Amino acid sequence: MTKSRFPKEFLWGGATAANQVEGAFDKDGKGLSIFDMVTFVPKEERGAIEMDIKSEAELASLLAGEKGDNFPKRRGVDFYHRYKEDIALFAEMGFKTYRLSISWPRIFPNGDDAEPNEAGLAFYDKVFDELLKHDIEPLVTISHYEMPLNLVQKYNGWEDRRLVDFFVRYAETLFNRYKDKVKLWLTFNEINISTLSPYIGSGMLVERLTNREQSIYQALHHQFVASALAVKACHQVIPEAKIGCMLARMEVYPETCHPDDVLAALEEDQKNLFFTDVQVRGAYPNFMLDYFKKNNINIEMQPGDQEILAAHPVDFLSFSYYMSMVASGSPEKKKEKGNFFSGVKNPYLEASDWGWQIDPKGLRITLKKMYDRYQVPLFIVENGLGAYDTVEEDGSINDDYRIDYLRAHIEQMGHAIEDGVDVMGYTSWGCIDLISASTSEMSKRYGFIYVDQDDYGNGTLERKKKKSFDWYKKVIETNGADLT
Ligand code: BGP
Repeated sequence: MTKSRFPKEFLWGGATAANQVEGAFDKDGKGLSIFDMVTFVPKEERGAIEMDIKSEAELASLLAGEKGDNFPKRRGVDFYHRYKEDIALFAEMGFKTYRLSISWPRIFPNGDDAEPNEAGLAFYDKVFDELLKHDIEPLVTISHYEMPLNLVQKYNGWEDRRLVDFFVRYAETLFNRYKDKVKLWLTFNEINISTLSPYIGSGMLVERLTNREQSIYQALHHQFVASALAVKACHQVIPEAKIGCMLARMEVYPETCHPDDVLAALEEDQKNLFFTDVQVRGAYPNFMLDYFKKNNINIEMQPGDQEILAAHPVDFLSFSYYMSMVASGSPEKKKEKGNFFSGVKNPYLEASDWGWQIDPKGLRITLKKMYDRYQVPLFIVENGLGAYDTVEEDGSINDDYRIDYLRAHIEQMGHAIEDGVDVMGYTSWGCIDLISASTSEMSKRYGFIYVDQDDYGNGTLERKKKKSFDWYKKVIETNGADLT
């Protein structure tokens, strides 16, 4: 065992989102969320992004039950009733932190309600108390793909400026209620997803949009302003708290050293870093203003918006990292599929069963690059391997492939820390098996803890420790020194 490369206060843990674990979608006054409307589609019938609901007609037919009743995110894995048992297992692994999200429609069932739903607030009080009892620090995402459906129907989501006020009211409600319990916050999960999935990222039905790109960037502007105002409110209400942004990070490599490929990779990368440029540096970068100009995109800003962005940058930058991408200067190159992103195949990397190109060193590269660019603490709040697991006859689950994936990534994160990057913590994605965000499968598993449930909701929901459970426990115990 070598000496630990990780700082003493390093925050090891795991991450989930309310819509993927809680279930109880209609309990205790909760309203419907955008993800409650996404049905399960078997792999063979699946297209590129299944979760994008595009039109009012599609939404109406889902609401009328015409597309069946298999809505996996409505059932999650019943964390709503089993949080004590689950948190006890996290504590047994030694978690220092647990990243979870609050379901917006549990607190404001319609999103535009004047008063919050007390039963929803009380639920998270219980969850936070349980975490604190086990010395686990909550890291809370305010919005993780869980917008109240009513905001889609009535306002077309973030296209409407009024969403800023609704979101800020929601965030302020959380800060005031949980100020003594939660000191680590994130505003929007993977804010860049809106460019690929306007429904999930911004609550917009694309068929209502007259100019798709214009509306996406306008909605994003509203989200940036709302996020900055949430940062402001958080600092006012909980001065000792830290609040960050969250990016689905895509490290992009050029396909060759041909300058056309290098330029293509740089421009892809800029598209990804645009979001953190606004949220960390507090201003729109020139390359994006130029892009808007060339593409006839006019962002409507209210007086004072730019000042708000500049005055309230985030305290830290968090991101998800699953894979890297390759960009080519020749547009006709075939693209590989990721969950939301696609690019050219990298011949040096292997891919998961879902085609995500596995690249641990890319994590080190991305940590170094982002720290150079922003010089703020970084937090890896999602990383992990979605895989099929098998329960052996003796009940064991030998997920060595998952251990290998995590070990290699943690190793590279350690090197980045040695290289001088300030990393606050690491929460592996889906620490307990949950419903997949992009495919709504249960069988795409990430957890250290197995949950007995299939894609159709059959199963006992019993929790079982996988082989990776004890492995991660040892990693945390030794503060990352022992990864064997
Ligand atoms: C991110 C989301 C998560 C999560 C993860 C894995 O994009 O923030 O919610 O689910 O990806 O993706 P998937 O569930 O599609 O495998």
